[in-house]
Amino acid sequence: MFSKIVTLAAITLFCHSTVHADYTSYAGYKVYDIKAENPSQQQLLQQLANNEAYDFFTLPRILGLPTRVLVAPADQTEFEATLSSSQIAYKCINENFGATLERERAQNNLQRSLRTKSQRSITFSAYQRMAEIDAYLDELAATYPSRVNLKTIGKSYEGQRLRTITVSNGDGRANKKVILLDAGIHAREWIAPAEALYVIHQLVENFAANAHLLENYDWVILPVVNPDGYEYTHTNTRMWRKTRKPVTSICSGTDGNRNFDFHWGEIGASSFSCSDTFKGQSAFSEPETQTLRDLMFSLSGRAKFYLTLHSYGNYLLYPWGYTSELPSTWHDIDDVAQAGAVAIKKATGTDYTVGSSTNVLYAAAGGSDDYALAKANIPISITMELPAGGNGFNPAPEKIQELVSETWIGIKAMAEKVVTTY
Ligand code: 0X9
Ligand code: ZN
Repeated sequence: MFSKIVTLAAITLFCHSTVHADYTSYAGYKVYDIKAENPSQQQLLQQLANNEAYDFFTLPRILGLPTRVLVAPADQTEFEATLSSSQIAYKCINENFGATLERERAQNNLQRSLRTKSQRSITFSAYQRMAEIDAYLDELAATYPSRVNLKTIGKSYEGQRLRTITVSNGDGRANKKVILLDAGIHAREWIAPAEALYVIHQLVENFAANAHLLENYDWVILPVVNPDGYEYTHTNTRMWRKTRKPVTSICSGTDGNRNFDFHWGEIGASSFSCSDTFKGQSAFSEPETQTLRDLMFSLSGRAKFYLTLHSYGNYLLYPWGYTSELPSTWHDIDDVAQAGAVAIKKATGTDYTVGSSTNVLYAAAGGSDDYALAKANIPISITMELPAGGNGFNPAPEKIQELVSETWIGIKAMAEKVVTTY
């Protein structure tokens, strides 16, 4: 968020919120929808994406899929002129992103305050803060001690606990095979941790309907890989993506999904510390990525399926992210991903694009999915990009319930494929 203008907040806030002097308002920021119609237009967009002033929410490789970009007021004239001069059609779909964010923030806080009053541990009508997520995990551990096990597996840069929840069927059998799921390596992708919580809710609180997924498998879930960034998006800069460890005197944060040590930094990752895709000062420079790496290795041989949740764009992606070549086992991974896409399509009509991340999205090395397959030997490794909001980035709070249940249909179908095949 290098170029983002930071202003004083003059916002009406609900009870849970705190006013921060450095709250990024996004007043007057515009969101554009763009469709490249030929390879040369696509190439120009790829070039524009290297400009830190433009925040590309998505930039798929496949022609015809929409690209969405956030642009600050000072950069809009030049941005529009550049597109026009290359005859690239664009549409401004949000004239004031700041106002949208404020509405969502107010709505979210209202929903959170209602939840507290109704004494429920968690609902899917609001995005949760870390304290609420932690309280939910604690509550499950206390209520279902035979099927839930919490572990602090590391600490974030700011000292927050990185906690996994292991869900089993309570039969006491040790060393079962494992499905490993994480979310929230990218701070701003709030729907991803919401989904991880929904998966936990289904496996634990709706156990009877999902017992077959826990017969021969345990699930190990890290719902928020990057809690520092996640909290920062709630308190300061809504569109923050990276971790929070300072890098230089002017910029902080590393893109966790460029920080894994497999073809690290070779492509689609920046060496500029202010970039949103900064690869880090070295591979595994971040405590959060070190912790996820160690978790993968601690499950070595047992973990058969690694699923990492992101947003947005309705994609089921698999390795490789560093090259357009495919792993020799890509058919096996594709089978699982297709099972997810087909199940969602059948249930709600929502389309997911399935393929290798380089071929359908873009090349980007240093991702956790490539590492899981190549180094941690987890045979099925998939990145799931959940759907976006209307004309912004995240779905509005009232859309969460619908989206998390739709996504669960896909995750369940993929898990069914895995537990019956491996
Ligand atoms: O760029 C990413 O890290 C992911 N997309 S996102 O919009 N959520 O940032 C896609 C990652 C795909 N996997 C690899 N490139 N390894
Ligand atoms: Zn992401």
